[in-house]
Amino acid sequence: MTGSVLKEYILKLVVLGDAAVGKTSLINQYMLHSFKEDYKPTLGVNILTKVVKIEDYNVRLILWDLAAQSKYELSRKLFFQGCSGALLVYDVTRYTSFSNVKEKWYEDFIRYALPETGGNYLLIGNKVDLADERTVTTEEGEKMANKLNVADFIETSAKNGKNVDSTFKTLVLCVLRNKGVKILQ
Ligand code: G3D
Ligand code: MG
Repeated sequence: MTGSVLKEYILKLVVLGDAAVGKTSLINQYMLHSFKEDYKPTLGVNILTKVVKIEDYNVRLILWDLAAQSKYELSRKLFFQGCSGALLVYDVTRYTSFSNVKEKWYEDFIRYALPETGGNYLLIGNKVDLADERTVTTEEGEKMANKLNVADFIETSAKNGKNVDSTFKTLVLCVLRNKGVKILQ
């Protein structure tokens, strides 16, 4: 009777951050292992799904990729409704995108999603492949991570794939553990 049935979870995850920090690129890299050079601002919200197997569980991820700000303002509640976890993303080469994590995205997240989502959010510094253009240091990222009480802080490159898989995996494990799911890894 036991051992043959895989348990299933469905997790809605949202990716937040200023325009052009690399939200869509991170999702594409994770979902499709591809990086598109041509930049098309996402319209509205894109929803992508992927099933991952974690130990004895099938986990269907539903990733909400945010786009145009105006639409977001209108549909913020819907955007966060039923959300299990979030990535708060900034671009390490653009300091304003870093400041806005706290001033804007984190504030919204706390207000609209925290009651449902608990502490399942990570701080992500993207575009670390652009080392010469960096304006936000790792130390500053770590400080912000402590201030915002994030579950983890990870620096990524959606371009070369650095830490992208582990970012999503960390978030999924964090969500599952906080749901009381027993995970060995
Ligand atoms: P968004 O979804 O947050 O708005 P996008 O951001 O994923 O559309 O990316 C915005 C721009 O940043 C794109 O460049 C994209 O190629 C680039 N980008 C995203 N992630 C990385 C990264 O890790 N490294 C580098 N070097 N570039 C990245 P364009 O030139 O098309 O505007
Ligand atoms: Mg986008």
